[in-house]
Amino acid sequence: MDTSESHHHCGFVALVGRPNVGKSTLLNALVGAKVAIVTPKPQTTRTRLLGIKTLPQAQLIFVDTPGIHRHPGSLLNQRMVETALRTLQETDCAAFVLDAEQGITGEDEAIAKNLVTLHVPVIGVVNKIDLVTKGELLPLLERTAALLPDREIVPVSAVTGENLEELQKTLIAVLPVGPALYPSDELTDQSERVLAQEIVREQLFLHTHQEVPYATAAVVEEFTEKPEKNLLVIKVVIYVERPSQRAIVIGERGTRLKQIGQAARAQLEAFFGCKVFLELFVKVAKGWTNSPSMLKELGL
Ligand SMILES: Nc1nc2c(ncn2[C@@H]2O[C@H](COP(=O)(O)OP(=O)(O)OP(=O)(O)O)[C@@H](O)[C@H]2O)c(=O)[nH]1
Ligand SMILES: [Mg+2]
Repeated sequence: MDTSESHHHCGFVALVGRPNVGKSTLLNALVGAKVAIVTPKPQTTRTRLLGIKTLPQAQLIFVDTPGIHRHPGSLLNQRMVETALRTLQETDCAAFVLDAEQGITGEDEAIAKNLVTLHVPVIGVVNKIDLVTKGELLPLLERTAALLPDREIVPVSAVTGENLEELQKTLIAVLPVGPALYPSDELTDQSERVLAQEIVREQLFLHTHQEVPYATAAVVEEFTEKPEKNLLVIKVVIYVERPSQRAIVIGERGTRLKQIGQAARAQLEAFFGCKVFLELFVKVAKGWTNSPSMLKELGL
């Protein structure tokens, strides 16, 4: 294998698509580590984040983005859609992720129209093929090809790993020639604090329903390493918009918050490879999802 400078490829691959199509799952599968949180609920990812895959012949820098949709509602949701669209302006390649089970929606058609005007390569990635039959998949691939004329279409399953090798090859081929931009052991651009707050937010999404997960944010207030005890002390403030939501997150006699804390702690311990002392506080920040200053403070 020729891994000399002139044959090494490196670049950014933006993963874009509707909410819930599996962009973050795909990023984790391609990177080979969990760097982005994943839940069955739409609009899980709120910011742009990187997942880096370093190979002898290439470095692929995947950019996870919030789902693109037409009915943003809150200022937070508008910002999320803007973030995803802005990412497309500064990428080397766009991987347009579709959901094989749900099929092509009007929203997908609108995104595709936007993508074909870009001056970077666009690859259609039909994800979740483990959920459909071959007979269902073929017409879907044809329709995707019609949406993205002359672009490559790769059917995959981020969950079973089917065809991810093929997708990786296709992506490397369209990335520019150049040296790696990140050290080979770096998997993400997120700080340990941000990873910790995302792990807490993932559990908030999994343990609450309806509007509540969308009214929550998590912020790490303390992150102290105690190497002598092989211990990490992490304090996280969970923000909600209203007192009623605070009561829901805490649950009857604190049961829900306890479950969220236990699940998050297990994830944090696995991730950081040490014992974790996790403290959670729930505070009301009235209407934060529509407050420019609060969103700024939360880095959103
Ligand atoms: N069966 C199956 N499920 C998948 C696959 N990829 C993702 N999922 C599931 O789809 C749901 C959404 O996955 P995410 O990765 O959070 O989707 P996303 O596109 O990042 O969603 P947002 O961040 O909300 O835009 C989760 O329940 C995943 O487990 C797949 O290939 N097969
Ligand atoms: Mg996501």
